[in-house]
Amino acid sequence: MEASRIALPIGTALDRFIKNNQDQFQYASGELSQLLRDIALASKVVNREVNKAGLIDIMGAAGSQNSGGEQQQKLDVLANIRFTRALTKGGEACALISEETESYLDLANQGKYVIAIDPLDGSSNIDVNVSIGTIFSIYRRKSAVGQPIQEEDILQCGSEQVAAGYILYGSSTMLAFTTGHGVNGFTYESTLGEYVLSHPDMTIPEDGMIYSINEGLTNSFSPAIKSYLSYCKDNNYTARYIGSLVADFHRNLLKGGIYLYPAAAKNPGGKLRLMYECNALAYLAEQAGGKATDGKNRILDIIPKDLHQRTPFYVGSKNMVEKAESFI
Ligand code: AFP
Repeated sequence: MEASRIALPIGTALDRFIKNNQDQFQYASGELSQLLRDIALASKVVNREVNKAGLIDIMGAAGSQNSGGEQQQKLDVLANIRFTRALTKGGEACALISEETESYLDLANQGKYVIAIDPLDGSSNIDVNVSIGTIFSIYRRKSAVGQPIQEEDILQCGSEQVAAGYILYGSSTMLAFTTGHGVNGFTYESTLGEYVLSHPDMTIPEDGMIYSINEGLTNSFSPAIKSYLSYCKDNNYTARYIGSLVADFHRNLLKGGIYLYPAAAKNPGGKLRLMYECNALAYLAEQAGGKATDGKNRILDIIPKDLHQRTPFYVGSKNMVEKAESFI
């Protein structure tokens, strides 16, 4: 019996993939590779906690608020601690922007990279065991290494990302990321403790039949958005909305679709955060052949003015985003 049928290959492990593709990384000197490994390691710990959520006292509110005044869940706080610790210990990151902290963290080291992260997105779904995620963006610092962090290091356009990705804690746990050379997805093999390449060169179909929006907010949407939603229904689109951006984005990436969170009376500037929710997914969408805008402008061209600024968000299949834009 030939070897392959006895010992089925497990596929390419994340470390091996990073090593094999390091020459593609900008400034390929190993630091970015290590940073991706640090993020992957922290996500494995968070994954372990998320999976035990029903068994240990990790559910429910933490009794504190995040930068947006939203109630923090215990797992939000835990995930923020885990990623902050891994990135601080790793030493490659010099500053950290997080949804869970008001101002950025200057790690005062020789690191060359600035990280923007939503440690646990979709936290209102934690207690009901629905998929949640982590979203991260990686930038190169602009000021000299070792100097105090400057505003120019922090408020960078999405187009300056050197890498971005998400971790989806769902029926299986997946890490998908780009370094500007396409999008690759890795599934977590918990018995090996390894992320294994399962979705090489992910691309999003140019068209799809799925639209993802919180229609409960319809009354507060503009007439243009209401017309677009009628267009979706008249064309027999399917409505799918998990309420976890990473999970909705991931499904649409695989099947084709559009996720939109427009400006609404409740959130005139949109709800989602530019720096640690939208920029990363916009970079991935474009790298997979899709599109991401605020209804008019390319998300990656938006010049951030504030760490926690919000933006309307339209992301997904290229033709579907353009169709939505044509209504606005
Ligand atoms: P939480 O992290 O507060 O649950 O917000 C999740 C989120 O940022 C994104 O993951 C969802 O798509 C969106 O907000 C859900 O918002 P609505 O509850 O207003 O639909």
